[in-house]
Amino acid sequence: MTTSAADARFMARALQLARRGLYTTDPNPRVGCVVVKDGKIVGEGWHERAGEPHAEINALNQAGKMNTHSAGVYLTLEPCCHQGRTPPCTQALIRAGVRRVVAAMRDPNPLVAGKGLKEIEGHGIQTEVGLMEAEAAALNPGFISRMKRGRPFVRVKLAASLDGRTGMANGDSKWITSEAARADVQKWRARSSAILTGVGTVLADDPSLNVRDFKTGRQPLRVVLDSRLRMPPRARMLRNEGKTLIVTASGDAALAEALKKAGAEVAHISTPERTVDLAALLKHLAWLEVNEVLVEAGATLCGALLRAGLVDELVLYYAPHIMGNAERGMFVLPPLLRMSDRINVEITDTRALGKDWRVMAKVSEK
Ligand code: AOF
Ligand code: ZN
Repeated sequence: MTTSAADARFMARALQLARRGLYTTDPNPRVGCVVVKDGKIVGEGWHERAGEPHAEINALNQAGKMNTHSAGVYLTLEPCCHQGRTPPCTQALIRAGVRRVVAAMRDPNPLVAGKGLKEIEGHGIQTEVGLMEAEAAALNPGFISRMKRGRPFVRVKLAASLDGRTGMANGDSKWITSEAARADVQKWRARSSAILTGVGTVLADDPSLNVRDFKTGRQPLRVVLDSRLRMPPRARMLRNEGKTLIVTASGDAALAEALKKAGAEVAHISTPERTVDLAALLKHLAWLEVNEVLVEAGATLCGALLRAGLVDELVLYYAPHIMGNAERGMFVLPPLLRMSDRINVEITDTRALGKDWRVMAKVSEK
């Protein structure tokens, strides 16, 4: 790759622009674009909402026809070459007469996957790919996971005492005193396509699981794991804004009907043992175009997902209390037989949030 310090500066700006779409582009990826002529930025754009123009269209429009001829274009994702909700960006770049396109990464969407860059190369546009790839990929873990693995990116949020106890039948954050930690959870919710919980949490707390302090114009899908359809049709989440999907292993048509009447959708995704099939559930969510899932559930569901190798990231809040060994832990897991059975994580960030601490960790692939 033949990129320069100036290229890095323009790509850093494109990444900054892409971040503006963090809460709005779902189910599309967050993408930013910068158009440069004679060493100066003449157009900037980012993708704001699915169905609306892509980043490069906004940037080319801002630059104007006079400026795009022979311009350099910096993109956090390879330009699309297919007709989706909007026309292919490759055609717009070709029409605009740009000279060079630098993309941070290939589009993992199999409809594009290298074909976008190839197409513009065929029209004499010089291309480079891979500049600041890690930063660009970090913007879209869910989209990339859905396209490459056929499942969403799964992030588990749990709140506990400093000694790792949740103290209740679920990991709800209600008892966390710090306002800062609560506001932080709202952000994770707002960027997620779906929030996953268990019926035990619904029965214990009747949570809303919606986004309250953010104006994003969208609510994540709520997904409730409920193998026996114990979900009350009067649950709070069925009465507020946003959709709820109940995933069950039960064949009880009357219970399902009552929940549908209350506004829920019901999906039957069962193992032969009549529990919800977690891997199949994630596949189903990917099919629904779910990119990032935030799990806000109790130790049983969090443990089951972790054990099944279906968790990608942990967001753990620790409050300044000691609750003692008699209280509930964070993950229900079978006893360790060997030390090598431990689940390895890599801590990626630690910080104080008000009086609490937040630890972020990536779960190592098995
Ligand atoms: C780009 N620039 O800003 C974005 C891209 O239905 P559509 O037309 O919005 O197409 C969505 C697909 O386009 C999406 O799955 C991904 O492959 C690509 N997203 N591409 O050139 C953008 N958001
Ligand atoms: Zn496009």
